[in-house]
Amino acid sequence: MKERIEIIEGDITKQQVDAIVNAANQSLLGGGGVDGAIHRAAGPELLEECRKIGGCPTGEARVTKGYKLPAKWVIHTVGPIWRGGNNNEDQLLASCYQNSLKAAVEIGAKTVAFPSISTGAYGFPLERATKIALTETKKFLEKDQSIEKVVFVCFGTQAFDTYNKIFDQVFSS
Ligand code: AR6
Repeated sequence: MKERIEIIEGDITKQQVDAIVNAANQSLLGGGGVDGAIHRAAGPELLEECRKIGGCPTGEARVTKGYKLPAKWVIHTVGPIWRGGNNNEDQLLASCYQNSLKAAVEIGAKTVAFPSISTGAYGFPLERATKIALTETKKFLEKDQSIEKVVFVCFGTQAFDTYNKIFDQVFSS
């Protein structure tokens, strides 16, 4: 099971996987950070398809094509904005991972790459978010046999080191 999770440092827009996950906002109309990078790499048709969807509530996920990306699909999920930790942030972030993985199964994606949802502009503490990302993915993969690989794409060494540290904790317990 452990072997189905990979942690790398890099740019999610370059990943040769079936689906990449986007850390979007409720409008689904693009933004900065990883969202901006994905829209730039996919080209304007992505925004066109997103417009037709008409938004996405926090914690849920919506699927589009990948257009010019190496990935066939983009799974757009909306992470919670960090407001101190007592406003359902943990549960909403867990839902992002659950619903994104569920969407991946529905479209038949065997390989999926995630960024660190909510830990940039949305301010979610990195260690706490990483623990949720890895715990939810582990739980999901224990019940699902169709996804072969989940890649966590870390943007920078700090995120990479944190993911590796939390991975050891989550998989030793
Ligand atoms: N590949 C992988 N990870 C990346 C990349 C990349 N190319 N670029 C940034 N990251 P953020 P959020 C990392 O701010 O916190 C947008 O404007 C980044 O270092 O992209 O969920 C949306 O439209 C960080 O660890 O997303 C929303 O309005 C992680 O991706 C809002 O930001 C997430 O940072 C969402 O905020």
